Amino acid sequence: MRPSLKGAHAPLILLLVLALAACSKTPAPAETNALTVRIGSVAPLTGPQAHLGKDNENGARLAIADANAQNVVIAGKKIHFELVGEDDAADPRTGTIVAQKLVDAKVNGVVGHLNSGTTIPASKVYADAGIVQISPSATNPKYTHQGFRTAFRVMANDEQQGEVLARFATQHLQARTIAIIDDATAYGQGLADEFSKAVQAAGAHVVAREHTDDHSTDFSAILTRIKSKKPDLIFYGGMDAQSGPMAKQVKTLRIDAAFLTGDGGCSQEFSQLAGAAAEGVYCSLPGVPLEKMPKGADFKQRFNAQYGEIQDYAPYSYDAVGVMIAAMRAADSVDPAKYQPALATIRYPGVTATLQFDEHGDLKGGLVTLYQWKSGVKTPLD
Ligand code: ABU
Repeated sequence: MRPSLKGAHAPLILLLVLALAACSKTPAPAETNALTVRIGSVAPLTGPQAHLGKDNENGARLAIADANAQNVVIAGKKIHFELVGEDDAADPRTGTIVAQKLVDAKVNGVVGHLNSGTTIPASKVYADAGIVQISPSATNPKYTHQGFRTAFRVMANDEQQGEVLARFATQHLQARTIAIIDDATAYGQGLADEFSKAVQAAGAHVVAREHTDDHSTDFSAILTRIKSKKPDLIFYGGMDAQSGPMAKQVKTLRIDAAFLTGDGGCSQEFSQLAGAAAEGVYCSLPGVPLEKMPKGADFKQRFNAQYGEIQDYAPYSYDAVGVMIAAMRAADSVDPAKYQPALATIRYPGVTATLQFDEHGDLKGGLVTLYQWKSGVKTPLD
């Protein structure tokens, strides 16, 4: 049988297609030199703080996408940045395991971790390996005060936050008797200790000091003990998964006291968990309100379009990636040993602020803002 016309030409067509495909695979000159630079991002992506962890990771992801769109060239090579996301579940031991995993994977830098309780032990792993680490959200002062040249953070620490919270409690709210609860983590207990020191220095009395943990949701026993002390104010050092139900239980138990918490308890999720009990609650966040940040409005619009509502720290993890890449560009090197000195002396116009670091790796001129929840909106106070 005579072969069909289509059949007769098939080998020729196949050869042409293969030849064209081979041509189209020839790399463009810039791509020939392309180098993949991997940046680790670590946060709790599972458990009660997963929403905060995803917020951090998404902020970093947006920064990576923006950097890739800029066609960054370092040491004559086009750079393709890649995010390596890891989950530490807010657990200190898991934090060090994941840190070692990133060291073994030879990442060029790490943005994280989210929690002070994971960031501090992980910082030794990164320091030993000479890998630069920038935490977008860990606020315990110890992190940057261990003498590690590799450790940086992009927000005010809890020495500053505790002091501002205490001044607000004693001067603005005129609280004289104060009950303090913390979640027994490096962050919650650390901030509560700073707050306690500062309110007592201002002449207030700490009438109760209670501890819970970062997985509990029933605080009725603690709050019943506190109710009998009739405090003017209850301060909670801990995260939103606890501050939300706690604020609700303060109302249910009809405790007539102002409720104040720090940044970990100040997220959008807090208002979801507390419901109507969020009304009137006070909290603090490092930095200025998003609408007052230099590029806050643009960031919010782009983040919302891609990932939805910002929880707390996404702009800070965006800046942590941005300032790390800016230091690589300034040093013309992606080697942490070479770009660390550039990072230590950088002046970087970020979304959250113009970032510069002090001798410890802490943000210079870090600010703290106080808020009150009004009709479901976290409203900055003057
Ligand atoms: N800054 C509050 C949440 C993160 C932390 O320091 O543990």
